[in-house]
Amino acid sequence: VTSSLTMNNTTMEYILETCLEKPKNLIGLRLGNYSRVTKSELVDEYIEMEPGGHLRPQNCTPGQTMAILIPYRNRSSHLHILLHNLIPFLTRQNVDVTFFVIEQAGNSTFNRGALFNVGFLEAEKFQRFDCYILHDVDMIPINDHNLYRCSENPRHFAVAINKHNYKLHYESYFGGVVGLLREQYLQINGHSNLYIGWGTEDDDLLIRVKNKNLTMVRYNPSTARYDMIQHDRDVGNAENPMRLTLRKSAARRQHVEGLNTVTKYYQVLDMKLETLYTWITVSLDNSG
Ligand code: UDH
Repeated sequence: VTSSLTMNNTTMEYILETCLEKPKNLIGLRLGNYSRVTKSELVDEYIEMEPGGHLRPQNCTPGQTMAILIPYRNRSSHLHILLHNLIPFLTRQNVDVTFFVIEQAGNSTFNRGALFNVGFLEAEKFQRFDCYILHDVDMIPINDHNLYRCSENPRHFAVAINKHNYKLHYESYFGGVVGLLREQYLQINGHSNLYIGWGTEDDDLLIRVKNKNLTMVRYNPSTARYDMIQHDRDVGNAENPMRLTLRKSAARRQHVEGLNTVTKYYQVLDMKLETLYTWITVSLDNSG
């Protein structure tokens, strides 16, 4: 154990050392666990989880605090499978992480970009996290050398997905799982809120990154490997017919709309600090 002990007259206090950037107990490529699992089984299994979905190493202090934001509606089986994989994965990686599920209420068309912005602003009310990982519910990382960290450049994690034969979907793909330092997400003004329905909000995000002279980085495809849980297109998330038109104005809109305007689109209906996650239910008014 890499901790040192300090004692004063009345208390015994452990001062934990900084965690290794690359822990020694990583195992590399391993099949994901896709067995059906319930919320209560997960709660029983992961007794180390602290209220609100906080997980942290016991023997060292990580260099960063992290929030994982998961945009969500009606995918409970995927969410449970994701947590069943992510909790042991992030434990091995020595991460201090809090899980946030941002659920879009009702039947309005799904708006993934706006939900990430909401998640960021609501998470910040608890703590200024150093690192934000924006994570689709169906993306299972299968190699723990794919270190969940934020660095001086925004990172695209979901490089090699089974759905695309473990090859990069396309050169400028920036979807699935990405990670940005808090300052970077602020600097790019978050996501656009205007992509209503499926598609291209992730391309818009990369335009925002590049427009701020930030460089997107990736790990090697053999490391940054994911299995996507197979599913059909969701009801309420039809392909957005406006998406390619919107992309043309991405750079011009960057500071006009995004993280700085999302408050006019949403209302928090419910917030629960559960064992596995902080659950935030929001109504989104896509008309702004
Ligand atoms: N999401 C939900 N609920 C929804 C819609 C989206 O939770 O109703 C979230 C979830 O985190 C998901 C993410 O938004 O991982 C992205 O949505 P998606 O998984 O539908 O997007 P993807 O591009 O799939 O992965 C598109 C549908 C492909 C259907 C192909 C059928 N052969």
